[in-house]
This record gives sequence, C-alpha cells and structure tokens, in this order.
Amino acid sequence: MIPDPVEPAGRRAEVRRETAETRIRVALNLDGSGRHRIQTGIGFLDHMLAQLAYHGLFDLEIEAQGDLHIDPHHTLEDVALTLGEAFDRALGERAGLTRMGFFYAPMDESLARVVVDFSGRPYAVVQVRWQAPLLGTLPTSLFAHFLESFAQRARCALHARVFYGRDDHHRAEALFKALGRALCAATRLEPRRQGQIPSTKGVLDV
Ligand SMILES: [Mn+2]
Repeated sequence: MIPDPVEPAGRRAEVRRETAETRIRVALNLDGSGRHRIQTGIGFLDHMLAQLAYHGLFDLEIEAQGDLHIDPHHTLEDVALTLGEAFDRALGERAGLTRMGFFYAPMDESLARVVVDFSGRPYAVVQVRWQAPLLGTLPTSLFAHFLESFAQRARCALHARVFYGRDDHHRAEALFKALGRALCAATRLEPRRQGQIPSTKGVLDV
C-alpha cells in the first residue's frame, strides 16, 4: 500500500496568548511572500508590523485585543512576546539555519541598522534617540521595550540602531524595515549546513 503523501508542515507557527490584560493571536509563515493582516488596536504599531512582514517577506497575521483604555504598554509588550514566540516555534530546532543577518535601511533622511543572531541567547541592545514622546498614540519609549520583549521570546540577540533622522515616523519606519530584512536574512536555510545545528558547539543554548 502506498502511504499518503505527507504535506510538509513548513516553517510556520500559530501562537495564542491570553492574560487578564490582553488576548493575542499571531500566525507566521517564515517562507511567505509578505502578505499580512495586522490589527492590534494601535495604529502606528500596525503600520510598523506591516513593514516587518512586507519587507521581511513573512506571511503574518496578528490580532490583538488589549487594555488600551489603560495605555498601549501591555498590548505592545504582549504582541512582541507572542511574535517572538512565533519565530522561535517556526524555526524549530534551527537546524541548517543561516542564523545571523543584518540590514541597513533608509527612510528618506533617516538611517537604521538591525543585526540579529538566532543564537538561542536572548539579548537586545537598542540605540535610538527619539525627538518626540509620542508617535500617534504610541510612546516612543516603548519601541525599545518591543525589541527587548521580541528578542526574549525569539531567543535571539538583536542590536538595533538609528544613526540619524529628523522625523520620528521615518526613524521608526527605517528601524522596522531593517528589522524585517535582517530577520529575513537570518531565518533563511543554508543548504551547505546540510541540516546541522549552526554552532561549533553543536548545540544552540536553550
Ligand atoms: Mn509611514
């Protein structure tokens, strides 16, 4: 008897997170084409996550209902944690992974760089000086928290820097475009690894 063909599961993940503060659903396909549907209730965050998906060529769905009557903090934090977890799960054992990647992205007068290493060791270094306290309804101070929370659950080292720029909207957009492209680079499979765990130690720290 011929066995049914097994559809490969693909590098995808669907993660749900529910707390007293937020309800989040993230569906991610690492090998997508940039299709996205993002509704966090925070307009500017939706705009940034759309940049990440589109320029990273990830298929990404995010639905979030959070306690925005308090402020955007819990919702942004939990979206970042859930998105990080979706990357971690979709990457599986990380066998054959390129593992590291970086990208510089401009947005008109602004320039950002993001460097990422899916080492299994969470770390974030964020160097951005914002001009204004808010972008839309979003406190600019929360962008560092977003990247730290993402790195924590994605178990990656993430170094982000905005070198210059006059306009905070442009700075943020350059940052998330660079993040999308750096994540895209680091999450590609390297066939020459022949499915090996990409570390001379033979394991990635967990
Ligand atoms: Mn824009």
